[in-house]
Amino acid sequence: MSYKRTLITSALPYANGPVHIGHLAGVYVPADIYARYLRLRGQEVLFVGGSDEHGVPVTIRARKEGITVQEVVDRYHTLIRDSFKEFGISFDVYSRTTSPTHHKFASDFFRRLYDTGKFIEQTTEQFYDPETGEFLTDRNIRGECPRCHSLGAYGDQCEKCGSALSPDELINPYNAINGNPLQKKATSHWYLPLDQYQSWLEEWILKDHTEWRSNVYGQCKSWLDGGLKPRAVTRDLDWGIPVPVEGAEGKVLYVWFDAPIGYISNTKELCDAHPDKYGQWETWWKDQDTRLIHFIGKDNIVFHCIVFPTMLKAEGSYILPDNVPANEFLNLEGDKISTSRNWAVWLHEYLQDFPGKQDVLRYVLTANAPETKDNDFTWADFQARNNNELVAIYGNFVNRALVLTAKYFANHVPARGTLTDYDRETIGDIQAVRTRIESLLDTFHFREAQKEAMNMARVGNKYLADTEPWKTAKTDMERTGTVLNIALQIAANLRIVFEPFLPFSSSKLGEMLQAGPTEWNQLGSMDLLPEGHALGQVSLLFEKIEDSAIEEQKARLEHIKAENEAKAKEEELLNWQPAAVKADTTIDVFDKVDIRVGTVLDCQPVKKSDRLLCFRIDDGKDGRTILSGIAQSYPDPSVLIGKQVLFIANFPPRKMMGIESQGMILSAVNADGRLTVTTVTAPVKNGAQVG
Ligand code: B3M
Ligand code: ZN
Repeated sequence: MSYKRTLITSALPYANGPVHIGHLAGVYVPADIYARYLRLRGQEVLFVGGSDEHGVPVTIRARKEGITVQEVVDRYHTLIRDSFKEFGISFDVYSRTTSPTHHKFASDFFRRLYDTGKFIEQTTEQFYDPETGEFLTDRNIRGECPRCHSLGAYGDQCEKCGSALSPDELINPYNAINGNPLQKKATSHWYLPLDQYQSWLEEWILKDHTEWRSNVYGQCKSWLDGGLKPRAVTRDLDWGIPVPVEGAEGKVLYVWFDAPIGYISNTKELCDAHPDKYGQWETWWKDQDTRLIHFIGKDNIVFHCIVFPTMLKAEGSYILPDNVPANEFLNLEGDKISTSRNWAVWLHEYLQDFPGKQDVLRYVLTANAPETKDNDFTWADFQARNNNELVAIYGNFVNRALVLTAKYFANHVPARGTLTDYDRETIGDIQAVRTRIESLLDTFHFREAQKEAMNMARVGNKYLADTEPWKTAKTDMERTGTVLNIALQIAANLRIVFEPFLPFSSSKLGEMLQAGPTEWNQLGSMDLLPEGHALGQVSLLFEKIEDSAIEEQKARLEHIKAENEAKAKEEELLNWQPAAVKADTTIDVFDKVDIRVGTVLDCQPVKKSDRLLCFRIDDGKDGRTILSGIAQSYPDPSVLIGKQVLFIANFPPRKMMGIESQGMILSAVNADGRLTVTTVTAPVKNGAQVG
């Protein structure tokens, strides 16, 4: 061991929504297992976390929820921080990138690189909304997909065909928020010239870090093989850390520039507040004897293995990550987890449905950890692992050892007499676990490591089944005592070996055993509980999960799936309508559109849709039904009844939510995104043509 201390970071989640099982499985549980393991070994460890509160995702959420960005980050930072706490993620510090310490630290960091000429400045043409005076980020630009020609593709991706796009490729790009057409305008930004660090990175990663996980190493190699280009580290945005350069008003640090610096500023915040306990922040970040490990998901690899190390290298005084054990993704019941589609198991909701069962989820997520490939979480597997492993093996073994001791030895640890060969073999099996599990944990193989821990419980379970102390109790109390002594020592070992994985259960077991503090070094010892030691009250370590609880979860997901399908259909129509008109407003197209006047006879919200209103229109003929996605702009749709409105009469009919829509109501978009239905200034005969 050539290092003195370990600094563990885990990705800072965007404070734009609650955290779900994918976050926990991919990043926070493995990071926590590692931190707990090293602490238990008596090593010096600092485990840093925090919320990422800048960037476009939080601003999009604010717009969606109709609240300020500050309110969004306050709400989710608190929710996320509390969820982590409840799941026992043992951060030494959990702060946020909107903290004054971070703002100053990141700003100074930028300035240092700026002052020492580490950036290049470049002017490029970017999409600009002349009406709002804003440059648009890729995600806020929409238009027609150049590949599949679906309407409403985003500037970075078409969600229909999955193509990665750049805004320049979109046909007829428009501002996603207000529908305005966009112009190109010159803007200048600072870039980190990654290309200048290419050969250094090749040496540092490809030669010196061949031990990195193959998924991480492979991604780095493909980035490097593709040739690195300068990357902009500033953005035209009004949410973030202002660029500390004169004349850079209206520009902020790119979120991926400031967020990883959050690891450092959060360390500083903690160390400055408790120097006696944690020392100086510089020791954690600048001393060559510190080992830095980043826990992240696979989508963050390039930033942690290439961009952030380059920033640290450019600054010059920092250590570099020693390892970046990135995980692949966890799916849910076969589908990609998605915050926007609500396809997730949210941690705060899980705890409402399964109170006190944090360790069950931790166990299942580690047993299924997406360490080498994407993996799937299913409720059936969750139940099976709980019932067949936690309850039937670990819990059952501990319970039998304790109940039998209570019954035959008045709840005191019996003496250990002469050992049989089988006893010695069993003890040898228990002792062998330690080196295996250590080599697995030291190389970030958490899934296999947890399997080894469960195997220890299997050994214990088999030992009791084979020795049958309830039978020997009738004839040979000394033998019974020996067996139960060994079983109790195994239980005390299980408490240690599971502590990094299942901390809540270990502390519960510690109480049942009335055992003092543990150290990893005691693992394998058969003298953890002295003869005559009084044990505590027995209770169940784990409980069976019934089918009904699982059925409920499955039903919830079915419901979400149905909702999503309905929404997707709705989306399709909503994107199709305005864009179809917007697509090409030459006179030719205009002539083809048949716009008419009609009176609203009735207007009702559509069941199960939060966007659609159903209009019944007097069109001067037989009347028609038209669906329109403006419900959010009209909380009380009855105000529209009796109004004369303009509608497109010759759109092909479309069925949505079981209702056929026979046209399209024309609405105008306000700057804030609210829609208002268009009308005529004096009464007109229904069915009159507009043109
Ligand atoms: N917030 C992206 C994410 O949540 C980003 C990670 C920052 S780590 C410095 O996936
Ligand atoms: Zn497409």
